[in-house]
Amino acid sequence: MFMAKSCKASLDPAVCEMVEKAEQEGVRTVWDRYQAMLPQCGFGETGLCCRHCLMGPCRIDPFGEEPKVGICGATADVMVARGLDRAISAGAAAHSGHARHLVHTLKKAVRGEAPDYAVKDQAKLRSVAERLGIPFDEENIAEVALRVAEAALSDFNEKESEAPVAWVATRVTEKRRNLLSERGIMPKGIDYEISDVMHRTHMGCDADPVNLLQAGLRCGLADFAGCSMGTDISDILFGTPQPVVSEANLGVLKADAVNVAVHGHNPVLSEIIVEVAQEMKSEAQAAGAKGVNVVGICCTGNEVLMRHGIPSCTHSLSQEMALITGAVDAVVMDYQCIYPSLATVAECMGTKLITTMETMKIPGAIHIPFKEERAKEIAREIVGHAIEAFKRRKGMPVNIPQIKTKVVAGFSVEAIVNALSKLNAEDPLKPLIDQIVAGNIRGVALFCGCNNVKVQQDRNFITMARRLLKENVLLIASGCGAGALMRHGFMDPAMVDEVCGEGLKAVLYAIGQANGLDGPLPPVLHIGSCVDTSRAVVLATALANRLGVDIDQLPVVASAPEAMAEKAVSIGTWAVALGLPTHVGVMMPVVGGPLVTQVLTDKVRDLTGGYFIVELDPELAAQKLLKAIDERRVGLGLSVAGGVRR
Ligand code: NFS
Ligand code: SF4
Repeated sequence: MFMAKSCKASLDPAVCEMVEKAEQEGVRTVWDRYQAMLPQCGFGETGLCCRHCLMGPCRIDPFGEEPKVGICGATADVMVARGLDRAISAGAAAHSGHARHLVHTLKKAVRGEAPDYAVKDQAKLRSVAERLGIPFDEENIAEVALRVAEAALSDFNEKESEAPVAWVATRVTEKRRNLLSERGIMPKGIDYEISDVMHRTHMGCDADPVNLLQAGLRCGLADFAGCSMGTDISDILFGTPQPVVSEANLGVLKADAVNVAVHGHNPVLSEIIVEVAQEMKSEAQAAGAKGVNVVGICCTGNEVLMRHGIPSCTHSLSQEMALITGAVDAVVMDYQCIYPSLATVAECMGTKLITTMETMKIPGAIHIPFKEERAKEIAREIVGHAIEAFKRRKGMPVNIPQIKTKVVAGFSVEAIVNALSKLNAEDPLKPLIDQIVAGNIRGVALFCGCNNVKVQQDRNFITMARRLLKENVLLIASGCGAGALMRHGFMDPAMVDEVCGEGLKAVLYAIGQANGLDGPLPPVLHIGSCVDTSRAVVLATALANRLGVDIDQLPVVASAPEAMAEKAVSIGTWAVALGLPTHVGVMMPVVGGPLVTQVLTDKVRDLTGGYFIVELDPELAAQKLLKAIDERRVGLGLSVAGGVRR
């Protein structure tokens, strides 16, 4: 074992090494900027400020004098509900923008306008088409793909109430579909709901906090449509993930190779970079490198890890640390969750920063506009820049922490069902259900979301995962949550004996054995990027359908223990709308509104069966999730082994 460094910033020793180096070299990082920001504004933190009109800004002091309203008379609850709705709509815009980008790429591919793309997974195309009621014709794949793309694009517009957003309506149980319609939270269209939120949160519109929250739930479900569409179209274009072995953490960088980090979210770009990097090996060698080493940061890293086993370098909060190693020759970015501060760090470290999308430019970065029509040609230009940067770096000392973990990833629902089918070919979900009934699997918890500078990086993830695994909860993870867990070894099958309870351990070994592996599945199953959080719903829906119940009856819970992005807020919202007890481990800017807080953590349960659990202490959070799981077990008439053990 290495001598692990520890620090206040992160639980990850590799990150701690780089934090120390940044301090020595005087490079300012996210943690320095956070310190400089303290104390943060209490009004903002509790959601009690409004800038929605030019009479403002208004703020409400919950402990101050009457009247506790803004200049227009908006109450605290109105302010926080409006703020929350706008965060949800921003998240939905980001996820659905990502999905739409993929849909356009699919269209261009099958029309022959983007020759570097194709339908890679016909089986997935078939299943998506059939779900949408589009007849599948093997002889005419392009036509089927075009019809799927048209159906996807039409989901963005306002639709008839009889045929609402397909990527919600066809993705959930029939009971849930009816419930969403009856409760007025079935989205009419993705863009429609985003725009509706912007309308109703304008000055002098919706001043009913409950009505505002209902619109927020609807917009959250529009976000779900964006996520599930993103997953489907990515699988069609690039293949549905299957189990794959790789590595994670800063130790995946190689001093003697051209290191290209792909950062952002959309596989439209990173897929091509991965392909071109292999083809350009000889160019890299001519420059004196061993080859081109593509590594991932954040969710586009998850996309190429899931499909190609590309190693994951680091995630979210520690993105700057990848550059601090001095070994990254180029960071190739698409969009979302990319700190503009990278420009400053890159300048210090000699890294080439390359933005590629019209939606995201950073002063100080090179901008190479990416066009699907000329994808490989542009990707070659980009990798060429990285090779140039390597030439300048060659021979100079770098500081790559020698820390990395083994990762087994690639657990799409298709892959999970396939693994289970080795236990029961006719009824693959039965073994899983049997184990849940028997209590060997107490429940299922989904870990998702980001890192947040307000929490020691990865601490909440790791504390909660350890507790839940010991309690035999099956864990699945997406996004930077998956990143956190993988960097601490939770996706290495060798960790099973140490971290899993006896029941879960036996199940993971049994599935491994049935699949001809020489060991168990890993303790945590990686289901993909943040948009792939939708895969959890596909799994839950399949389980619910198999049992003849709805999603809100299953012993399934969700958690974003270190949430940061507005996208995480919208994912949390749809998790609640779909019936899941959903934990958030950081303060949400709604606590200034007592009614809103009460609705989100309690009353919404009557509407959807789901609810938010806001708990900053990871130990207590794990206990609350176990309690929620046990409640649902009781509801299904299943045994509860000794309640919540301590
Ligand atoms: Ni999700 Fe993935 Fe990461 Fe958070 Fe950002 S990269 S899309 S939003 S920070 S998990
Ligand atoms: Fe103030 Fe009302 Fe304007 Fe908001 S909308 S800034 S609360 S006056």
